[in-house]
Amino acid sequence: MTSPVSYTRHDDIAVLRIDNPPVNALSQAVRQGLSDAMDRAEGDAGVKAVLIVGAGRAFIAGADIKEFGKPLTPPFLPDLCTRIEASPLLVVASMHGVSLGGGLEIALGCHYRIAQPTARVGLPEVHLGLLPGAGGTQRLPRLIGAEKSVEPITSGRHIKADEALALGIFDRVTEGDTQEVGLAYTRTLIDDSAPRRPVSEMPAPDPLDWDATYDAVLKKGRGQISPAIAVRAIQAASELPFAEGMKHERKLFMELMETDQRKGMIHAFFNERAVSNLPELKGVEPRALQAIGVIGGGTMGAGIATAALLSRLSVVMIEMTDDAATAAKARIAGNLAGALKRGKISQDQHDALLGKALTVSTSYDALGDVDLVVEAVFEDMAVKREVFGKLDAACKPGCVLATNTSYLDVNEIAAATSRPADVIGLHFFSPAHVMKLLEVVVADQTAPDVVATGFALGKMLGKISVRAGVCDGFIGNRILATYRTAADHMVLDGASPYQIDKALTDFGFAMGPFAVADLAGLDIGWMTRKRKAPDRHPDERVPTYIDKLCEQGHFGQKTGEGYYVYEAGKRGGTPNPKIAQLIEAEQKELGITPRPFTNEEIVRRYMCAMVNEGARVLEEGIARRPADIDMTLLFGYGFPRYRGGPMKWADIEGLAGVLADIETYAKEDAHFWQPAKLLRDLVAKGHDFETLN
Ligand code: ZOZ
Ligand code: NAD
Repeated sequence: MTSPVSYTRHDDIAVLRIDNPPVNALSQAVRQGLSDAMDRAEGDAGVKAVLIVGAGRAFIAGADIKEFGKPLTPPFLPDLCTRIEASPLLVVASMHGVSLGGGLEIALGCHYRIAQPTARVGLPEVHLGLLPGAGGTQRLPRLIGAEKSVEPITSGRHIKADEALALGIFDRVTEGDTQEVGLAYTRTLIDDSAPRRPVSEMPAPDPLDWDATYDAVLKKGRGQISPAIAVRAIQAASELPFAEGMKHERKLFMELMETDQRKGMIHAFFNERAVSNLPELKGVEPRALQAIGVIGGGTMGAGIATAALLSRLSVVMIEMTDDAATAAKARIAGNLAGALKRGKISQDQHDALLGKALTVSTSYDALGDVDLVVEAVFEDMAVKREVFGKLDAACKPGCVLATNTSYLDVNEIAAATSRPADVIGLHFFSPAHVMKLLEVVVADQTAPDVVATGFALGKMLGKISVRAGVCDGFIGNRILATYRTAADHMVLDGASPYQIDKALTDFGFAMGPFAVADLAGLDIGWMTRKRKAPDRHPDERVPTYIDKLCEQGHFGQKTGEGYYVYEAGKRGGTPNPKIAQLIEAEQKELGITPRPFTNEEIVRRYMCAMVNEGARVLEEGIARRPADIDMTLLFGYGFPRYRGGPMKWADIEGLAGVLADIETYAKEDAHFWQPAKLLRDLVAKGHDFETLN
């Protein structure tokens, strides 16, 4: 087998070229190839310097994800970096595209670094629940200082070339062919008799207030530990000789390898890529997408239009009246102004998106050329059916007709058209130009290439797309309704909404369920409870105290009062004293003696409800794989990434224990806590959810 690392002589410079498509990941063969080529250069008479370059689109994208989970094989990356650095020859890296993780660590093992203006570097290991384990935490602080290393290492973010140059990671940025500019730079270094410059021999970085830095990073990570542990590794760079620091980095790395958080993060890393790969779509071509229509320019429609415009699709927005159209355009303009402010688009791009790329109209005739339409009108079946009838008449053959409905039956909506095969659900999350999740809801008659087009749109918009089947709430909102109910029951039984919110944010959720309800608007739940009341099972426990607040016109943040009271200009709210009184009155009425809950019990019940409903969603085929549920909760509902998702959480906790707890809870409320059959079957077989992925 030929090596993915080639060796060529250019006078007194040896060029080591890594060619391991698609992104030059550091597979065993690449590590071996680099090691062998270094040996060869050192034994090659007349060679004074080594230049390392990458073929294709990147220098090195890091460790090979295909080798994750397999036993480590030599040459080990930390040894390779040290071996490169220790060479008596001058070693230079010429970088382009990304140099991530082990890719940057190899470059830090070189004596000099030159890069393209479009190059990006980063140490994303914390996103895998790890820390840079091949000297990154020891060399980067020696090169650029401890203080400047903390943020890049603990955030794992990509650093652009100009910033990397300013930080001192790159010595030079020059545009041109990577090998040519690398050779020219190496030649200059040789001619100037530039010394070898091993980063490991640079002085140890100045210390920081390590405990304060650790605490600040831990707090920012909402319970994620790898960034905080990375701070301790950087501390070692400042306090220990290099070789000792490397040992300490390795020890911390190995400790992180053993954590549940590492398992959760790797699960998320793989599955955020895997969810969009549907086996049944292999070879199915999506339909062309250039222009899309959006019906309804309220909260969601404006967000969807913004996302499409930012992805360079042209948009035709349809509203009911001229006034509503003007308001819709203003919402989109507000979103785009935000993108301009954050530097995501230039002023010229902003003007073009609001100008040529966007058409706002009250006539469905304007939709004649669009390739796909997303309907985002009021959540009302009669209105939706009327809109789909009009779309059927106005849109060209082959145009994909999508609904953004949250709960309604997509089959019934499709039946309002003469082309149900072209109809699909595309369920976005608010704010639609920010939230990463897209549920692609496949109805009974949806054609495969329409499904493929839904996923293609998701990719264009930078979303994580998950396939869902038709049911009340699809994957996400259906599971949400269940775990919200578990929280409501705990409130009736004695836990306060504030204790529940706190227990769940401590668990790692971005927000607790009651703060979320205030943000979404309490009127939504109020209306849903009214809608569902006639068909309600007599054993179903539904709190009514919050309806009393709604009856007084308090709907959460938008009215300034809900579970929390919101003062103008202040972030977040304070507990609303009325809530405790309303709950107490309801408990009296129902004859409930409130009991204390520990935070552990709150989390356990909440999670068991989520997992049990998840199992039902799988059982019914609404979600195809447990990982689809995990990614839905991660990207749409603020579930902590480092726990991997609810189904992964259940696997880590042990399914037998989860089932046993559900059975215990069922003794108090057999209606709500019916264990899912799938969960019972998995436990009986000794399997876990991972076996279904
Ligand atoms: O793909 C983007 C990216 O960010 N990739 C991941 C980079 C990364 O995180 N690398 C690992 C860093 S950690 C490390 O190096 C050291 C370490 O200590 C790890 C220890 C592991 C121990 C684990 C124990 C359990 C990237 C920016 C590179 C490109 O993005 P694009 O959007 O342009 O393209 P994609 O994402 O569609 O990817 C294109 C093709 O490249 C494949 N690929 C990406 N990263 C890879 C990789 N293949 C192998 N290894 C990687 N690291 C990707 O699968 C896709 O392939 P195709 O076949 O689907 O086209
Ligand atoms: P909204 O009330 O903010 O906006 C609806 C818009 O549709 C209004 O601007 C209205 O003028 C317009 N409209 C109504 N009938 C129309 C018609 N026949 N033709 C053209 N325009 C019409 O509602 P929203 O929050 O944006 O929700 C829209 C849809 O998205 C609903 O189905 C909802 O369930 C769903 N959804 C909402 C959220 C959310 O968080 N708000 C999240 C996901 C999905």
